[in-house]
Amino acid sequence: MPRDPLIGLVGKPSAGKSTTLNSLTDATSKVGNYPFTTIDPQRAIGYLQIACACERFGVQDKCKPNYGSCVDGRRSVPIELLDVAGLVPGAHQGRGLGNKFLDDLRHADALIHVVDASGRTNAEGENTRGYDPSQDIAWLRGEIVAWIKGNLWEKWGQFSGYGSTAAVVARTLDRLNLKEPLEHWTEETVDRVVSTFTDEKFPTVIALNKIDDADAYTNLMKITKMQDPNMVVACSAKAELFLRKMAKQGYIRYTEGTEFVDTREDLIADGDPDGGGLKELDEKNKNTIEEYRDMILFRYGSTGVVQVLSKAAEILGLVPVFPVRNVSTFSSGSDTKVAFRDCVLVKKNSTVGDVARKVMGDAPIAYVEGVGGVRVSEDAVVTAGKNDVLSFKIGRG
Ligand SMILES: Nc1nc2c(ncn2[C@@H]2O[C@H](COP(=O)(O)OP(=O)(O)OP(=O)(O)O)[C@@H](O)[C@H]2O)c(=O)[nH]1
Ligand SMILES: [Mg+2]
Repeated sequence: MPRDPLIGLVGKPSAGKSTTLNSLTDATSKVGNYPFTTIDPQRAIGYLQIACACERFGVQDKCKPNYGSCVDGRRSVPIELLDVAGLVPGAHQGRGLGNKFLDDLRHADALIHVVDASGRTNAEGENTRGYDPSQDIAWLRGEIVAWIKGNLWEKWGQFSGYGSTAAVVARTLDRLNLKEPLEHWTEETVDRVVSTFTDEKFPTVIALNKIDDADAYTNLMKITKMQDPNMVVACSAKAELFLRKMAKQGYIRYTEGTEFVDTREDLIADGDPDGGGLKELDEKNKNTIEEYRDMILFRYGSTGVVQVLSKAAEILGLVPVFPVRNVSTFSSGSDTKVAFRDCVLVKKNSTVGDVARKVMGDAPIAYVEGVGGVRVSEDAVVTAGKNDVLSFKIGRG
């Protein structure tokens, strides 16, 4: 059965992986300003923001997700994240927590490389100043490639050890357009195969973290010029974590993924004498919010963390699919006043049959209905806006 997508957080020690995980989830992965705070991998559920089908059919007011939420067609869908131990140069040979860390990543479908853009930690995650974080992007990828290659030599042909499918291997070879038969491959050919396989298996978003730090800006400019700008997102996990915490405790109003933060004072100034019922902030927290507004929200439009996750989903080509019982009311059961309870995320190129197996397991499917009651073939590919609202009819056809 197709697995749920899993997104792994990688990076050197102290880059902010656990802070990123915590800011995207309700997890409390241990955070510390010393290397190797995290040793055991932590899984947690984050929420990916997507455009919900309810908007397309004008039933926003009936949309009640079983998991996550939906506000005016912006839906938060659960997605699994994995926080692992930090990686240092030489990890594939066992340095730091090396191989163990890498093995934890096997089942990830995409990676978020959390980079400390402030330059205040070196390659080992130790405190310094003026370190060039663009180096981390190169060596970290090198470590992953070397790890895969090492395993490959050990168990030649066992690409499957990475939780990869025949399809990933086939796409890798396809992309390389290799004509040489396997027995003629040189080490150089193997390197090319492994490098391309790495890109297929672990598409990676670069999260340039700690943009709240004054030193980050120059590094950011430099890295954005060097990398595919479409793969880079600037963020501050610390700011996102702080804003979510303050909102939860009733001190501010904050819409995740946006630049909108309101304090009690702001709402009073806007004419609400009750200040939205928010609590009064102390001086220190008030200053922190002011600072984040200036340094991050005003400059970048958001803390960037929600966007990091969206970008990972985008490069993975995740498609939200809405299984319903009834393709006219979009309900899931007898209660026709509730629409689009369920949403599953599937990888690009998934077929209606793949979704059926994921949602229905082994139950025999007689036929599948799409919007308008039309029959949809199990071989049809699901994409956003097409074949993405489906009703699976059980029975032996
Ligand atoms: N200024 C700033 N500091 C941050 C940010 N994110 C994390 N930090 C700090 O960086 C330090 C390391 O954060 P962690 O989240 O523990 O880093 P990690 O990558 O999980 O580290 P290991 O588990 O040791 O590999 C902590 O002191 C955090 O508070 C950020 O956005 N801005
Ligand atoms: Mg950690």
